[in-house]
Amino acid sequence: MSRDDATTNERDASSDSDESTDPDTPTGVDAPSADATPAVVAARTAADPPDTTEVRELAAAAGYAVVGEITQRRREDPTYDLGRGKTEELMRFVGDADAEAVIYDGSLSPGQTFSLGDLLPTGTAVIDRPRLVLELFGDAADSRAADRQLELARLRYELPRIRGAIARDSGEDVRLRPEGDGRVLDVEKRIESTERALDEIADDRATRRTERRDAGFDLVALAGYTNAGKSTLARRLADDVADPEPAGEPTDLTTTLSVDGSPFETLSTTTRRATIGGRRALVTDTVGFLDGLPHGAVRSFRATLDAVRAADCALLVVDASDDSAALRRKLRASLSAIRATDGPVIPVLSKADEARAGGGDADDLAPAIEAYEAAVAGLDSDESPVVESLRSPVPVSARDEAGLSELAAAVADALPTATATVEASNGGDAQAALSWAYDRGVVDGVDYEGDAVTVELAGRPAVVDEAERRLRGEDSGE
Ligand SMILES: Nc1nc2c(ncn2[C@@H]2O[C@H](COP(=O)(O)OP(=O)(O)OP(=O)(O)O)[C@@H](O)[C@H]2O)c(=O)[nH]1
Ligand SMILES: [Mg+2]
Repeated sequence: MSRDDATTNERDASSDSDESTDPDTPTGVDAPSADATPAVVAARTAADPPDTTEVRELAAAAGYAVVGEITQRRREDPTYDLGRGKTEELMRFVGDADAEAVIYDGSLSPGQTFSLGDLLPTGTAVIDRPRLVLELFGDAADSRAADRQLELARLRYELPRIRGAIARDSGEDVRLRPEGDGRVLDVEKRIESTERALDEIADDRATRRTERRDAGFDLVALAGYTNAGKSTLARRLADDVADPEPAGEPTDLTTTLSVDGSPFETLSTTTRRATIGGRRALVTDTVGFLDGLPHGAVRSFRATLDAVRAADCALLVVDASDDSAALRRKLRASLSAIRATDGPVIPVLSKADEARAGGGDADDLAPAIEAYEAAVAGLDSDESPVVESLRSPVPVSARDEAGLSELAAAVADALPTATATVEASNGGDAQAALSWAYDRGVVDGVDYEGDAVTVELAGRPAVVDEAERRLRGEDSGE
């Protein structure tokens, strides 16, 4: 390539009109509400042609009306991220369109944000992707943990920007000042105390996981990119009964959420009781992943990461209606957040009904599976040990319920299982032990003969062991 700018590709609102007669309505997003803030999307992207669908959807969901976009394919410019010429074009475009914000599809350094702000018409907000996501979450946190997680993500985002603002105003790096700076120290203190609070919540949750396992539940977690179909699938898998939490527990067990396809529909982990392949499970729905976020922001969503890592089986939900490139990008983002898991991972190709509808043959899922396999083939197991588990996805449709029994069978197969046959003399003690085992869902069969009872046990290894000890009348060790 002779020149960085040679492949510059841009599109403005007026060239967006192929799907709409209204030049102010960008393609791919719903018509903005009247009080939406007019914004221009700017992106430096390697993709050719550039794809701004996702950032436009995020912007629309956060209350912006995208009036156009400026994109460029080149290496990062240290001052503006985009090149100088392109940034001046952006400046003119924002002025002409009367836009109030620039939505930057990437992470800007504090310095780049300031430089861009200086060049743009006075008062134009510069919103990079991490800030857009924080805005999108807004104040909607629906649990104590989600609230703290959001606060932590916000503080981690703000800290380098506060340092940058001080350095800009005073011309010195506050990190070199021995006494520090009050504003920085304050944010650092709040980060520490929020981290401590989240550590405590994480400890509580770990204890609760242990208690739930001791009570005979298998812990299954759904993970995946935002909008992949996790919550819809979680509701399909769930038993139609109230959650098993005692009253007064932290409220991470919100019930049904609205489903309208906007990103970050789920803001907290949510756990429901389910019976999967005859096993008593607790299915945890989690917050979706998104690419282009700094690690600090991703790490803030600890409840999601912990639930997925510590699950007895994690379902990685991927949207079968995506093409191979989108699938790979979303898989990468998901894997880089999850990294490794303690238990097995089952890839689930969701929205199979849509993938089917897209093909010629109504029942043919082969193109969707091929696209998925091509996406996985492009991943390296160095990226995450989980890559190895991603072959052979289970296609499901939560909408028409296709594939749900195959998924249940795959989960039941993947769960840690022990079996035992115990013969005990029938009596009060054996009946008490049997009732204990029934409560924990590990009784596979019971046979009475004379004054003996033979019990077939199958289920979580620790629970089967304990049931065996109790049936034999041995000390339970509890
Ligand atoms: N056609 C079809 N659409 C589905 C299916 N499952 C989910 N969807 C749609 O996909 C969109 C996202 O579904 P959710 O279940 O909210 O996705 P999610 O992964 O929980 O999303 P976040 O919570 O935002 O991360 C919604 O518009 C659903 O109606 C399915 O099996 N078939
Ligand atoms: Mg969800």
